[in-house]
Amino acid sequence: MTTATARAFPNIALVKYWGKRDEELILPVAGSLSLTLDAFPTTTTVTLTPDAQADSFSLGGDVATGETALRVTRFLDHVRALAGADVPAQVVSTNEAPTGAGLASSAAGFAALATAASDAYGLGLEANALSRLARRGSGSAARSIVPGVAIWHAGHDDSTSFAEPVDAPDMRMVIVTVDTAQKAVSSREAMRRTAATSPFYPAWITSTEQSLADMVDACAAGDFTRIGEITESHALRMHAVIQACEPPIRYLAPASVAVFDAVASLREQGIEGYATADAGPNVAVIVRPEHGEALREELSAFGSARLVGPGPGAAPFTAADSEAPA
Ligand code: 2P0
Repeated sequence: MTTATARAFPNIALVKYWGKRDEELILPVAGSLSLTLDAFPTTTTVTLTPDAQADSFSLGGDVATGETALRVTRFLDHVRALAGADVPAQVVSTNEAPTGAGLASSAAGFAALATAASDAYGLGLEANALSRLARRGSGSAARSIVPGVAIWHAGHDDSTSFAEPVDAPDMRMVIVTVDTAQKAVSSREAMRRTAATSPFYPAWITSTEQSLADMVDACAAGDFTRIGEITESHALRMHAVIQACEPPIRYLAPASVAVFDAVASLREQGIEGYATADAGPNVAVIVRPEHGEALREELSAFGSARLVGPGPGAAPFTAADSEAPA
């Protein structure tokens, strides 16, 4: 096949990935665990272009250049090395995440690109190999290959660092967008600064391993409360290790902290949610399915609040899929 289309969704980590032990292979310092969402997909078509001189990449109708285009070409170089091919490709990608929602993540982007490119170049990868491939584009993309709750094993080399599904109780998530501004420091750069300067970094690594082990136990036990408690304390630990950088980086805004406080007080009123936040000010709150809509309504006082659920993993996508009823 010389053209292939795939679709993938963003994921939000409940146990976070923050820091690499190998920048080239994108091996993380610790494992992580996430929920792949059923909203904000990225759809990507890869077409082999034997007559072209170089790869081309467009995102949302705009031709990409500079570092963005280079990152796609470096990824395709890796795919070509695996396929024993040297043909350039045209990559056309669209992203349904609202601009600045903090969800236009590279996770859905590289999961869709890995799936479409591996089809177009005829790699025929099974799920774990596809997750390993997506990881080479962006670490968190390894998890967006997987539907629902995914664990990304840190591993010790390329072949052992991949994500796979984990059984977990059904849950929903409310995404609260408090600020749509572009983040000041990219995750990739902030991870480097954390590793180089944060005095808490060694404790972050060891405590994340413990949080992940506890989270796996809580998922296996179907214990939503424990899953939530680990999620919230782990998120605050990530922000603590980042804030301890030199010079400091602070992703949480006063409005983010207000959402964490509101979630804690709603818990006391019987709406059981637990907050987390990534490398930006927006907050994601996991919640029991039966409390999802009530929580969404309460949190809409702080910004746009959207209720989402567990979504499918990355998959090939055809025109017929887009015509199917929603
Ligand atoms: C996560 N984040 O686990 C964490 C929490 C952001 C905060 O994974 O350098 O874009 O491409 O491997 O995957 C964002 O990091 O970084 C991220 P690279 P990526 O979701």
